[in-house]
Amino acid sequence: MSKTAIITGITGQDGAYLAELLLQKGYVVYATYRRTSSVNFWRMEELGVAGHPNLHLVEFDLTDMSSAIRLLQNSGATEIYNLAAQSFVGVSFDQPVTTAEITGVGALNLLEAIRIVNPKIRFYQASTSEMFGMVQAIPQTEETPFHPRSPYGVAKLYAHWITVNYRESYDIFGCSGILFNHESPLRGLEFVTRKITDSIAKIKLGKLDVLELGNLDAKRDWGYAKEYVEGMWRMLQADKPGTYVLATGRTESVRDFVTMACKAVDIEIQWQGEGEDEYGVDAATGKTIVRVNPKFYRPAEVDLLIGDAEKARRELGWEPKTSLEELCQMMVEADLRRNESGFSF
Ligand code: NDP
Ligand code: GDR
Repeated sequence: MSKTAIITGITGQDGAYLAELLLQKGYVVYATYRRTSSVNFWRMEELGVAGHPNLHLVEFDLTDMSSAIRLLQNSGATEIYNLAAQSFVGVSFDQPVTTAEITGVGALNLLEAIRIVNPKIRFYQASTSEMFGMVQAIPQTEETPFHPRSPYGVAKLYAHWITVNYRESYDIFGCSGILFNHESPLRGLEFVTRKITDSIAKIKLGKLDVLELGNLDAKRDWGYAKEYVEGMWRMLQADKPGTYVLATGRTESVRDFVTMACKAVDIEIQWQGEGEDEYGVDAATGKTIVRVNPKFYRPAEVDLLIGDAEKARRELGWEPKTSLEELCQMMVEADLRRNESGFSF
């Protein structure tokens, strides 16, 4: 008999890839989206899963525990993947309370619903490398102490610990995946990699003059989202619940990623100046194509993330395969296509 799973956050990047994976595996998927004035299913449409007969779309808000209880009762799901969140770190400084309610307490609503409806349901919590925050040790592992640097990171830390707590208190199969940044052509435009690939595509096509960015020195461990959702699934198939880091083990700066994206469209970028006055010039034309705008700086920054996914490799057989160059190329090509067709999300 086919398994049934709930995915919260289907309109997001990971939700779309996970739905694709679970449907391919024969699951019946109950996928949740928020009521909005205009629907936002472009990612599912791009992956071709939107009208799948085993995909049931359910209106749901993570802050409403009563709807979480009904969702569990009505679906009969045995696995829940909690991907819904206010997931943008920058916005969490402006909307800290909403972020805490959705990203933090939202996970508790689902765990309580599990406790009430069926404690045998397996639960995946989308935890994050942002919980490590200020650098304590590198590379970061499941044992590295946490020191979050944003309201988002703090909210995610609550959701992480409440998952561990429900595992220890009520024997709930709760897994926490500490995922490092993962990107794809389906990444939201506000996140730095996609902002870069979309803007460089536009610059290449003559549709944009200059890309403005914040901190170019921030270093991230960027992987390919499609591979990371496979890791989520593997966590819920394991014999026992646990906490796992998923990462590539390689870190690069935002500046490096810009250089890589430029290379993908045959632009050689030369960096000049420092700090707020730094800018990037197209070596062929002498035009400034990238500059720093301090409005994109954050009140507190996470300077360096690099993860060690050895536990996931050993216990789950999970390994990242796509290099950052391949990922960047894939994203730039998708954005070139979208911008050429005049349809960029
Ligand atoms: P996205 O921002 O692309 O997607 C977030 C999803 O959450 C969207 O579907 C959004 O819906 C939904 N959502 C937001 N608020 C609510 C709410 N109140 N009730 C129900 N749904 C809500 O995130 P990603 O797909 O990139 O990430 C998935 C999860 O993994 C997130 O929890 C994120 O914090 C976490 N994570 C992501 C990493 C990454 O690098 N991508 C790394 C580590 C963790 P809507 O479209 O309506 O806004
Ligand atoms: P992050 O991703 O904060 O790591 O959170 P983001 O892409 O937003 O920022 C990465 C780094 O780039 C710097 N940066 C900029 N960021 C954005 N968005 N826009 C800019 O113009 C810009 N210029 C420089 C940032 O300061 C930062 O250092 C993502 C989200 O997906 C979280 O939900 C997830 O938990 C973590 O990754 C792991």
